[in-house]
Amino acid sequence: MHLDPITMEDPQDGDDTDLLTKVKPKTKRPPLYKVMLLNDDFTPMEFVVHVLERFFGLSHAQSFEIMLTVHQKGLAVVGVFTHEIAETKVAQVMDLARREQHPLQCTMEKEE
Ligand code: TYC
Repeated sequence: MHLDPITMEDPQDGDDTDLLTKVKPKTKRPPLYKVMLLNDDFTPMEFVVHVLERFFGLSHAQSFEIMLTVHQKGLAVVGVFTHEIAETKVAQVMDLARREQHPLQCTMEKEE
């Protein structure tokens, strides 16, 4: 048997005296939300590209590519954010679309 020179305990004795030092650091990551754009037949392609550049910090080329994916597949995830940021992005897109009278839809969904 070997005794720790400081505590004079057997490090292998299996008692619970060191439990408090083993509690997991509580740094849980926040849940993330996918922000999605939905296709429609009326919103101009250029408007969707503009929205992606303006609110999602994407390059023109990336924005055009995602717009085309939505156009062809019906929807696409345009980014993943914490709840508050995702909500803000959705509100920004929906607000500009409404002001410009386009039926563009933007939604968010929890990432599992
Ligand atoms: N389908 C639209 C058109 O042909 C373009 C479009 C793309 C609309 C993506 C919405 O989320 C969208 N003008």
